[in-house]
Amino acid sequence: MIKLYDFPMSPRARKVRIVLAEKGLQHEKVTVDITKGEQKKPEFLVINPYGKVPALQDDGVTIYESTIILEYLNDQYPNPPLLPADPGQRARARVLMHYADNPYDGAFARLVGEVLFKPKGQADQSVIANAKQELTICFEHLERELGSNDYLVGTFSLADIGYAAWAPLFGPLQVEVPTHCPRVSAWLDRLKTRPSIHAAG
Ligand SMILES: N[C@@H](CCC(=O)N[C@@H](CS)C(=O)NCC(=O)O)C(=O)O
Repeated sequence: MIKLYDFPMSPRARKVRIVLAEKGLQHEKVTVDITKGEQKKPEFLVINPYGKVPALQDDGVTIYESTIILEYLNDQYPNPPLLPADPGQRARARVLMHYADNPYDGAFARLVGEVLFKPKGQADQSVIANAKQELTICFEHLERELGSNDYLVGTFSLADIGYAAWAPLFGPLQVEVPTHCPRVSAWLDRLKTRPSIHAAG
C-alpha cells in the first residue's frame, strides 16, 4: 500500500494527492503536522532528511521532493499517462515543472512566510510587493506558454499540477491573476473543475 506523508494545507503535498486521485491509487495518509514541527522529529528525518512534506513510501522505496514523487507515480503507475509520449513535448512538460518549482513556488513561499507565518502587522510589505511582481512575471510567461491550448502541453499533465496546487492559497495570500492574462485565469478555472483537483482539497 502506498503511504503518503501529508499535511492538508501543503501545496507540495497537494501535488501528490492530485496525481494519486488522477490515477485512482489506493493509499494510506500519515499526517505530519508541520505547524507543530513534526517534520523535524528524528523519526521523520529518517524518511525525509530535509524535514519537509510530502514524502511517499511504496514497494520498498522512500521518496521525497514532490516533483520526483510525481515522476515516480507516473512511471510506476502509467495509466492514465500524465506526461506526453513525444520526447520534445515531454521535455517541455519538465521545463514547465521546473518553472513551477522555482520562480513560481519561490514567490509563493516568500508570500506565505510574510502573510501567513508572521504576526499580524509585522509582514514586510516590500517582500510582499516583490513576490507579487515575480508572480506577475510568472503569469505572463504562462499566458504565452498556454497559447490556445486548454492545458500547458495540450492535454492535462504533470506540468499543470505544480501551478494548480497553489490555487487554494490565492485568496488567503491576496494573489490575483492579472487581467491581461485571461488564458491563465481560464486555465486555472478549468483545472478547478477536474475531480482529482477537487478531491485533493
Ligand atoms: N521542494 C520540496 C519542498 C517541500 C516543502 O517545502 N514542504 C513544506 C510544506 S508545503 C514543508 O514541509 N514545510 C515545513 C518546513 O520547511 O519545515 C518539495 O517540493 O517537496
